[in-house]
Amino acid sequence: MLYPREHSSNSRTAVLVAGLMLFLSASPLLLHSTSTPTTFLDSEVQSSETGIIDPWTDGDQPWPQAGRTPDRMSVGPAHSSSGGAGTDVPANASELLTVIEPVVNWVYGSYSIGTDALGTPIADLSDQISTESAAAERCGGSSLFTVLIQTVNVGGNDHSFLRIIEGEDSSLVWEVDLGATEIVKASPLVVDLDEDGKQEILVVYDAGASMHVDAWSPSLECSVTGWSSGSNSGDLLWTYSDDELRISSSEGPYTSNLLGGHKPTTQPLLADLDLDGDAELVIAAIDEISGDPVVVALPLSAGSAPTSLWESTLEDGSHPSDPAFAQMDDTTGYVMLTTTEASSGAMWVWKIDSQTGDQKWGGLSLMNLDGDTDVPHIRLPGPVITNLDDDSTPEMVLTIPTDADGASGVDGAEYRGLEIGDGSELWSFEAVNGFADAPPIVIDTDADGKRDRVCGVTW
Ligand SMILES: [Ca+2]
Ligand SMILES: [Ca+2]
Ligand SMILES: [Ca+2]
Ligand SMILES: [Ca+2]
Repeated sequence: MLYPREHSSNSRTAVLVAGLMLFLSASPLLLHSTSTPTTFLDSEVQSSETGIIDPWTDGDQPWPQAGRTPDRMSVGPAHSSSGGAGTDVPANASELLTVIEPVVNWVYGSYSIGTDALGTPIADLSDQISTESAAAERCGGSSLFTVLIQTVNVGGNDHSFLRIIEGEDSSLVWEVDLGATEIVKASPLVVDLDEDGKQEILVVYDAGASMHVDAWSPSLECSVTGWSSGSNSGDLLWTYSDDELRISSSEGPYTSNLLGGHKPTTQPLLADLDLDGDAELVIAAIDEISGDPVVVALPLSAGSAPTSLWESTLEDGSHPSDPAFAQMDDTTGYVMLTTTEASSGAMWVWKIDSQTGDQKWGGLSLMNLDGDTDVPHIRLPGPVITNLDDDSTPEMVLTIPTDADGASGVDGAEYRGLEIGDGSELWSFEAVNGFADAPPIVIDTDADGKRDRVCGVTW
């Protein structure tokens, strides 16, 4: 469901790209380093231990957002072929058992693409279920829940429904009608806004020529007769609206309904911009009048709709990427993202002070001169913040999605490792062919704290 519907009829072929990052052979000195390897996560822990408050990182949800954490690392739970709890209770497993022979456990409903969003959160909502003890196991028990957005025809108009599905037996647990919105491509976000243990859900979408952010606080009600899934409009905490912005662009090669109606859309970001222990929301949007990308930072509370902390207009490019967050030390963080110009394929990377919105680089040109004007497709993949070398500050992996010669094999998407400090390039490599709609996964195969493999998909 992460892929556009027209793929099955497209003649381009999916290409799995694995890039081997031969850091060690390129830098033999690293082999002789005697210092203890430090991962980015380690450095986060170290920096937080020296302060009074731990920065917010991911709310401890199983998959709280697209890309899961503010660095967009997409790290899954620990698993191996020897994992699992055996005959013990599943919660006592130290790591999960690798799924070697997957079978379909359940299918919810008949909506052909499952969910409109580009990410599918999994949430622990056990603290917000009202039930009676006799119905506890029927009513979620120890289940996790998934959050979907589905389009439903209501009185002749397409409406978007936000739905929570119970993960054990696929029951519809809770739903609300968001109204006649544009297709909601931004993944819902799961975050506890008021730190009461009950998770809230944020949804960012365009409707009626405005960008909206809804904050929902789902109360799940269940009895021996099952879930009461309807009548939840009272669970809306607030809506933030901006009639000058939109999160989806009407400009793109597949925006026509015949081609799936894919308006390039960014994924919202939860990150602790001021490193004070709670999450803020970052949205990479587009100014409706000027067409410039605009990054908006919103403080989050359960009480009332926010007023923006800062807005930063990016002067180069027509489309922004998903934003990511890089914490550099105890007091410094940056919102990192790229932009592309649809008329030329040119790209820039941006480094924005997370507390003030000040741009540190202007747009740093990535000198992408291949002239692919067919960009971006579904979304512009954003930076992945990770550790690539011996210093404890993070680096970033950027995706340049362009493939100027289409199905011909001379050009393909490009991936680059860059320092966040000064933007200098550590390495780059090109896919053998194909365009990139998704950022890569960056892997540390030998657990030395330096990420040594990049794995991505092009088509
Ligand atoms: Ca809450
Ligand atoms: Ca904060
Ligand atoms: Ca580093
Ligand atoms: Ca090509």
